[in-house]
Amino acid sequence: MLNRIDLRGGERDPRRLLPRAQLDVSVAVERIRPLVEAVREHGHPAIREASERFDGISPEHLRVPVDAIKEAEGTLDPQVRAALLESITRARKVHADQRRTDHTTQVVPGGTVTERWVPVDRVGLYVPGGLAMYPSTVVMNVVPAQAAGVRSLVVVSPPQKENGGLPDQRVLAACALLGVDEVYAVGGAQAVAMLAYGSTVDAEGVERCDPVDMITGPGNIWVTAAKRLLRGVVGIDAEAGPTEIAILADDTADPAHVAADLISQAEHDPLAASVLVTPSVTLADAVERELARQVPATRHVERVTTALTGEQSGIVLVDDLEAGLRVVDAYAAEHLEIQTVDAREWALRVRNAGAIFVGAWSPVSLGDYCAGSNHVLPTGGCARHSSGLSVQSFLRGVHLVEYSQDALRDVAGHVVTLANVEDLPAHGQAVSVRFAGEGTP
Ligand code: HSO
Ligand code: ZN
Repeated sequence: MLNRIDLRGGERDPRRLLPRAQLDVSVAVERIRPLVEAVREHGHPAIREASERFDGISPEHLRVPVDAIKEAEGTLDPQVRAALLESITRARKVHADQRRTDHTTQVVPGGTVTERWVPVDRVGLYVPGGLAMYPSTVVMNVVPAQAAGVRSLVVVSPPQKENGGLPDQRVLAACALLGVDEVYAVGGAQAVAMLAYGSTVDAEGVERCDPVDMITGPGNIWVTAAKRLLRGVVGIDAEAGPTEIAILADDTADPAHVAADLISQAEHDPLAASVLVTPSVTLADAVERELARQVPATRHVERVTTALTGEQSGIVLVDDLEAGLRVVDAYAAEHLEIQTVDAREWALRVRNAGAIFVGAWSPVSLGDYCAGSNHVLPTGGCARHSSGLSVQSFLRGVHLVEYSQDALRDVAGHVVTLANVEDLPAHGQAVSVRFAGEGTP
């Protein structure tokens, strides 16, 4: 079922062997530009018009009444509620430990630099409402923002006809469980524009949405395009591409588990990538047999089959685990499972991966929901330079520079020299003027 790439006895660049799906967002950017402009100029009326056009519904109130959010929590199946609460508790534990403390460095006597960590003030979270409707993603975005100390958090999600124009009930319930009470039934590019520019123009002047400083959360191509267009007006998280799982495994791995894990992420998207890297032909064959057995029985068989048979998925055969390590490092998967002997040792040597799942009992699905780790991770090879969502994503480091007169005097000559080298003498003058009576430093 999976295409097989044999790298034994010589190395080729695995980045080219496993092509990644490229989404052409630039065309979409041009398509949504007029809508974004309209929302900027006209606010609510433009948002309503777009909702009617794209979602086929324009809810009476764009802002979801706080009572409706509370009610959604009440309608939640007790089992789902318990699972969401567990997910929240575990995520909060991990993210609380990510908080940074301010640090003062004494550079010289009388000269210090303090790094203060200041949370972003107001954050907007986009929660999709179509095929991909994930209350777990609400958890994974809100928990780090709250742990960072973000003062104001607003959720936007498309209105659902089946829910009387409100966003999905489970999304609302997740908001209630997390203590988020500012929610708008707005989706698509118009939601991103509303968050970026704010929207103050509704008939009664009561449904005002203040602009945010940063927008996070996944979305379809129109949402991604709007985020790309508005980057700079607001802060934007990384663009999320189709999900990826790579598994580095040897003979000790259970082929049924490996196959199940490959299927689990293929379930997200026909463009999802599932990649097994192994030195064991025996394991590769056994995983293939397991896939043949498990795929027909899975719920989203068509989507999974398309993803697994796509050119982005495959089994990569390598000479040994050392070579396997080089392959997974070059690939830089969003999720990497290590199912080998001494899994932890191998995991600690990995350089490039969004998150690493170590050993037989830490599947990616655990991390998607209930490990405590974050499931918003870099895709498309971005794990080479970026990390997943964390408390850090919502913090800004601000330097406080404090020098005494003596400390400034001591270094003044160097500042003047560097200013002159850059032909910016006024920079030097701003220092030397302070010591004018003392002769040229
Ligand atoms: N695996 C997805 C996250 C997710 N899975 C949400 C289930 N629900 C990207 O990390
Ligand atoms: Zn998932």
